[in-house]
Amino acid sequence: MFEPNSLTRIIKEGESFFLTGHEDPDGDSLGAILGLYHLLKSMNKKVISAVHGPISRRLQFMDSEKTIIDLTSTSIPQDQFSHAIVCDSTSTKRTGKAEKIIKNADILVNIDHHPDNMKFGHVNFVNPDASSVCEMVFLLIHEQLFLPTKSCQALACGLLYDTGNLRNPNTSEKSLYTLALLAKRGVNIHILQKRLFANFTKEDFSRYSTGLEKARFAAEGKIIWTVLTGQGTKEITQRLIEELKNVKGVQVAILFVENNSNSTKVSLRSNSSFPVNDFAGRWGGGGHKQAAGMNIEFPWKKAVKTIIPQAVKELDEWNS
Ligand SMILES: [Mn+2]
Repeated sequence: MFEPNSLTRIIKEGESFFLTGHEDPDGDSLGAILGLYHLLKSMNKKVISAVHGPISRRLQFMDSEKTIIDLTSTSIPQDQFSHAIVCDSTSTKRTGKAEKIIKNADILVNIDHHPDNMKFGHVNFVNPDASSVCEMVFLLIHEQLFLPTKSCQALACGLLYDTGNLRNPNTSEKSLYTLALLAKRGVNIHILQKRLFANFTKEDFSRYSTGLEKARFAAEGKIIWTVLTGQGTKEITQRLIEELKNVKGVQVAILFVENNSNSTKVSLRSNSSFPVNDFAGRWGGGGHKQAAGMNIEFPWKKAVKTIIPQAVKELDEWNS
């Protein structure tokens, strides 16, 4: 029905757009949504963007105009859309309350880089080799469409976010090329890096230090893990787990974050060939080979007691 590279055509021909991403949006899904939002606005299209869950404090600067609706605190738009575009989500279920709206659109477009993407769209752009959905969006349209500065800034933020400030192994020649072209279009990369990665409050810093202090090793130093409990943990999880992962000899870093007394979020990072997305998949989660996660309905202590021995066992088997 569509040519392989038809995102440009979809954007040109569509009349009304609904944009969303996965629940509890991260920098990449927000960047892609905002990149497309400002482009569509500049083309005088009807466009609404909405996500399930509030935008974390450290990422709020990306949507300083507050164009993105939080579906958990606002009523769901009843409009009919010619197109719904879903960014960075493996399934429609992962879009939370947006699922109803996207299923109602005439054409559902899926743009993602997760290897376990369900190809749920009428049109699917899925590239597990891409660093980020932001990189994909830019490379799919930049030659044909004029991207306004706000779009370029948002896409650069998402790319920087998903590559962990260009430090993760998903940082490819294409990522650097994309970023170079965005810089050429006037994006100040350094300012975005500062906003994304040098943004700790004193409270964040003390929670972060506690997370470091509580870190423990397993599997002779090949696994490192720690726990965060209480409020305000969302802002520091990415930086904490990246820091743990970078300890010499570590192959897998695991961060347990208490959701509530009966539920724990488990984030995983791999510093080796061990695929943490397969591990997370067996617990109902998913993600990328190098970065994945899941929620388990255990108190955090039980989660640690269950997950760590299992990870030690699977990593030993993988290494042997
Ligand atoms: Mn992503």
